Amino acid sequence: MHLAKTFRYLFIALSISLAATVLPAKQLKVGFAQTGAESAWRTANSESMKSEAKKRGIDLKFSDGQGKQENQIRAVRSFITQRVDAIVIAPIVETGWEPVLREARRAKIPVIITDRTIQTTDDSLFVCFIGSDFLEEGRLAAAWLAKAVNGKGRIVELQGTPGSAPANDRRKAFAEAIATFPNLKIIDSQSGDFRRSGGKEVMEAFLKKHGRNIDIVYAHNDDMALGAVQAIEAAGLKPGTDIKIIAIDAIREGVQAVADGRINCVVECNPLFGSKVYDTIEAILAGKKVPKKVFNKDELFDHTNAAAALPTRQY
Ligand code: GYE
Repeated sequence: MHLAKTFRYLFIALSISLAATVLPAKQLKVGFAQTGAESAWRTANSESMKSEAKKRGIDLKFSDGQGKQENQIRAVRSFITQRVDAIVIAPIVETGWEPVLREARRAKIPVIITDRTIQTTDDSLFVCFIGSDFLEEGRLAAAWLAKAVNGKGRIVELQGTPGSAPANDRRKAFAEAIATFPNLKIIDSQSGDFRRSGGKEVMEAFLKKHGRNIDIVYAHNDDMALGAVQAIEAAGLKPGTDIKIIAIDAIREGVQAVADGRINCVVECNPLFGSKVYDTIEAILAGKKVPKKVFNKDELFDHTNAAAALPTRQY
């Protein structure tokens, strides 16, 4: 009787220690408030966040904001209610984030801002930013263009989503750099909302309004540039030749268009930073200090290197 009891306790103790060694560590729960699905860049970014989460066994709560900040804010609130370990936001616009960020802070949930920056008077409301330097992209685009057209030409601009960091910064940095060339002028500028259909519609309107007085299109992303290509071809003109086109993102289709000569230059903006985001979250949760801002390394493609880059293009 006594021996049986001892064995029983021994068995229970063994089972408990066995369970402790084979049970996996607590699964990380991450909430991601994505902007929407406006462009091929965005699709690649969502895919990178999802596939990398899957690889690491992270439980990713993915929310598609469908282009509306209020949907993103609602998503963040639901992540707080679900008590996720970390919240990632790709903010559709720059302003209006403070109240919900304060709610996350009260719940002691770290927030990582990715892709697009925000404007706030209190930088401590988020742990860090991971994305591209949109001002640098605008500067790179302007410098390439000024050289390619010898500092001369009439530019129409296709802007991204109004109020978004990439639209604001790409517009500002490009305009500032262009201003140093007296014969390079932006004659019109309108938003195509980072969408292909938007780029096509706005370009059609520009062509109607300005006729043959357009020499250059500066598009804040490849999708709008590809929409503009359609509008230019429909007007009986040759994109890349009659009208020069420069854009930002370097999605595979954009680089292909450069190789084909329909677009002249694309500045890269890399959307594949899922692994960097989760590395950062893991570091934060382990109590490590992380840099406040991490910019992705981006390059530029024109007729000299586009074709060679195509086979290894990942998005
Ligand atoms: O350039 C555009 C997308 O925020 C960097 O958003 C991103 C931009 C990207 O819709 O294609």
